[in-house]
Amino acid sequence: MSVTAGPQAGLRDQAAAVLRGNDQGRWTKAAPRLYPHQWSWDSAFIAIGWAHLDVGRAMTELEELFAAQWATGMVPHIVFRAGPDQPYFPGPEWWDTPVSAAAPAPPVQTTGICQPPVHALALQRIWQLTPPERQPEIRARVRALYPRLVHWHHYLATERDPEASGLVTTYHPWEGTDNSPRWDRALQRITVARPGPYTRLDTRTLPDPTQRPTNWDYDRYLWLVGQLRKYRYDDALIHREYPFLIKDVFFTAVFVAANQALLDLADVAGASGEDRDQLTGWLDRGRAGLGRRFDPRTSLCADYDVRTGEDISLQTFAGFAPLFARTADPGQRDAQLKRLDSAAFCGDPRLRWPLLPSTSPDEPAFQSRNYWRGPVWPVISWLLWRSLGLLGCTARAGAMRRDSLSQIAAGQFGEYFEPFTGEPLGSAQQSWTAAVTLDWLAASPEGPEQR
Ligand code: 2M8
Repeated sequence: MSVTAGPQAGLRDQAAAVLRGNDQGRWTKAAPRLYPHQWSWDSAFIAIGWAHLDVGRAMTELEELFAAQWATGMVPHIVFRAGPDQPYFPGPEWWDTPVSAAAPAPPVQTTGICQPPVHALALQRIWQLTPPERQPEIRARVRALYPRLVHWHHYLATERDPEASGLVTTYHPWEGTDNSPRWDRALQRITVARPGPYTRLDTRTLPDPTQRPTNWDYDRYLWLVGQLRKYRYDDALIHREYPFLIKDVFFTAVFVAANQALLDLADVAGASGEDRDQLTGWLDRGRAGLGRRFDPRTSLCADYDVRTGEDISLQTFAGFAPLFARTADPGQRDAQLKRLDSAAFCGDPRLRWPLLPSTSPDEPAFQSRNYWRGPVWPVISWLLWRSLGLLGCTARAGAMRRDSLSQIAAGQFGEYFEPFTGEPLGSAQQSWTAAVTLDWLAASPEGPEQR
């Protein structure tokens, strides 16, 4: 049921114009200037946006991304596609991925890490939105792409979880939530040799230093890239030698949701019994792994530093991993719902809208304008909205959708938002913000579609 009358029709047109403005034909820039290439999880959200305008174009977005998939199954975090007139730092020369035999052959250029696997959610949404007359064509394309998604999930379930713990290991802050305080301790214990002379371009495009990671962070990000390169992006070597290995509960929760989405699509895709069994196994193992990371004292899930054996117990959005993963445990679900609306999160009376901040204002590391250290991110709100709706928390999901649309309507499709003032920050015209806007506008006030 679409809700696009009046001012919302205007917002829909504006969101569509953002996607069209960033469209490069077969892929979409994550943002006009700050992020000129194809990013992995951005592309997945972007495909959801395109599905409201043209399901064929939505499929192309994913197909183009998966054309750069590594032989291991990894979907790289950036596919470098923009020309030299649109510089981005660090570019392909820093990554030097041809050191790995698993990297795609030139001229395809990518990074050597990955991002949360939202792609299955996108494929499912595209199929849900496919009108009957296009189903034969889109079904054939879903069938062709599906094995690549299973391969991607296989990579995450094996190379990124050699312990079979159900929890995905991340290698780098750039695997999703860059300067989240979740990584601070692990970064602090790394003694970096200087990564070499470099010039940041992000702070030229966005000169306000309160909105971006510091140079201290960048020194460590780049040094870690050097280490990954040294280990030739070989997962076994990385697990043996490399210093930054984190069991990431948020990444894991997205993986759980993505395995469910592939199972939901199994009949459409003609999936084999073996694929279905594997997906079910990864789903169950992920949920169980998250269940073990839940701390009943805080009602939050904690990440885990593999190298030191320490829990990372901070109050951030990631602590709600059981909700993002649609936990089957009613005790954990209820405790998390209560915590979500507590004064440390959405119940903080100072918030402009009761939307989940990336870091709780109660955390000492909280910074209201700084990227993943405090601001509200619409894509995170979308993932939570989707889970809450599917969990049957329709009133809570409906309020989140309404508040998110108000936030975005006031804010030029910002990349992230100051939680107290609602000021849009980062890049304007951010593609994934426009994409989730299109999906929210088309959704019923009660929540997302079940299938
Ligand atoms: C941000 O990350 C990039 C590096 O990948 C950057 O700071 O230059 C993150 O928010 C990341 O999650 C996102 O995919 C990317 C593009 O929107 O920007």
